[in-house]
Amino acid sequence: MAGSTRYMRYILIAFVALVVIFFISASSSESRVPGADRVHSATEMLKGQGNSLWKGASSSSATSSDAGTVPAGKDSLASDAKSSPAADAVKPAASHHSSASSAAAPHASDHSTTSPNPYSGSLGGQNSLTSDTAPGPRMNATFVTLARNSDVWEISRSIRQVEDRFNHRYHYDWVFLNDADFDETFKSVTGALTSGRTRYGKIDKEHWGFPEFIDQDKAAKVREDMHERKIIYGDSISYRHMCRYESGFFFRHPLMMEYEWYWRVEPSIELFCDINYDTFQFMAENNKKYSFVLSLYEYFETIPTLWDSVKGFMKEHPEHIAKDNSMGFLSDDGGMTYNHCHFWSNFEIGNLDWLRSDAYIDYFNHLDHDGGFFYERWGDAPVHSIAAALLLPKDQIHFFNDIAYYHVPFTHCPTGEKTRLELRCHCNPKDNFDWNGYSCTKRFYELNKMPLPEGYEKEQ
Ligand SMILES: Nc1nc2c(ncn2[C@@H]2O[C@H](COP(=O)(O)OP(=O)(O)OP(=O)(O)O)[C@@H](O)[C@H]2O)c(=O)[nH]1
Ligand SMILES: *[C@@H]1O[C@H](CO)[C@@H](O)[C@H](O)[C@H]1NC(C)=O
Ligand SMILES: [Mg+2]
Repeated sequence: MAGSTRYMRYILIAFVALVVIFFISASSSESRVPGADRVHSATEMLKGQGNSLWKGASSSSATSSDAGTVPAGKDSLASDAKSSPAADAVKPAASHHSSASSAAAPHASDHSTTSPNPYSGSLGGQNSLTSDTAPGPRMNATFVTLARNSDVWEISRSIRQVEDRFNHRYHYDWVFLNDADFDETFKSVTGALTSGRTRYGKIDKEHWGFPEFIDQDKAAKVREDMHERKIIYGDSISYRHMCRYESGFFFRHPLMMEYEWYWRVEPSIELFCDINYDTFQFMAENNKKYSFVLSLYEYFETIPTLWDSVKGFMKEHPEHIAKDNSMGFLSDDGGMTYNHCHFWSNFEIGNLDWLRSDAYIDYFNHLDHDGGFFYERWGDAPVHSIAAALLLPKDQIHFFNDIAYYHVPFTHCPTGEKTRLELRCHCNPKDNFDWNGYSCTKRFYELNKMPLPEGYEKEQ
């Protein structure tokens, strides 16, 4: 009796142990599925749209990075350049071909017993890479990414997608900016992934910090208050420096002074379609200065007095306001109030000389001195968007329907099946945000009298 009870107990314990092991392995393999957690958080954030977190004046909105501008002295700009030749050129322009082909053909030199693949020899690999490169001259352009060392793996995902969908044919430079020194891991990993030259810059303290006209106590109280009201990034100092830097300084970094065009890339983005033409050249040839893929309503709590500041600027500098501007995109009452529409600035292809123009610098300085980057939490998305809408004629702003893009929690998937198939897109058209009530893109179409793309009704 005692023997069989013990026997039963052993079986029971063994069974329980097996069940426990099964659940542990099942849950850990699930959490290893790449992207699974991202999908969850995106879904949650989309759901969150409906509740108070994202409620704006007329609807919900999402955050984005943004910032403001302060004119910076020439010398502080110069001291920003932290581009030692060694760090600048991690990879000479041609070397990636040879390293790629040697990595792809490890069997070429040894006598393996398996039959060789005639298409993957080192010469073949090199040729196919070379012929993949788009012919013709390149624009004076670069990718630009603001990032911390800890962002290395998330920015790597973005780089991989940009390279696969576009840059493997163009090899444009990539400038990385950081308020701290980039470490060796960051430089070697990003350098290995890019097909163009990589350059790493450190941001000058004067461009990343509190300007002297900001009352620190007042700013601290605001952060406390926003923290209590659970406003996203409301208590963050670094987020505010980031927004102000993106609004007013990135285009004046000494490394960026060497270029005319930029394409901003953030960590963890996705590109879903091939981009088979030079987008920078497109901008230049069509006289575009600013572009977007997603637009939406800003979270009101972060910008209560932004529009007052903009109105102050318009009064002070009427000469900077473009005649055929896009005020209709920003305001439903001729400029009295702001409807919170903005272009989402985590994606931007734009002209750096425009951002460096007197008009933009006067605009940034005016906003910066009103203090809202610190006394509120102004984002660079509304700051850039309002500038583009007011300082540029409306035909200089471009909507890239064909660039399919994701940044948590929103997706732009091109409207029109023909486009999606031609460009080998892998986004689900159901995820497209454009014709959702929280998007401002329809408003952009109407303002510019553009015919809505075929099939848009099905996505509403
Ligand atoms: N060097 C540096 N980069 C930063 C800092 N904070 C943010 N960034 C970068 O600035 C950009 C915008 O920051 P995000 O945290 O993505 O802001 P967001 O897009 O509004 O919010 P998320 O939904 O979290 O992506 C990203 O490229 C970040 O890597 C910082 O303190 N230092
Ligand atoms: C690229 O643009 C920058 C900024 O406009 C300019 O200073 C620089 O000379 C240009 N480089 C070339 C090669 O044209
Ligand atoms: Mg981001």
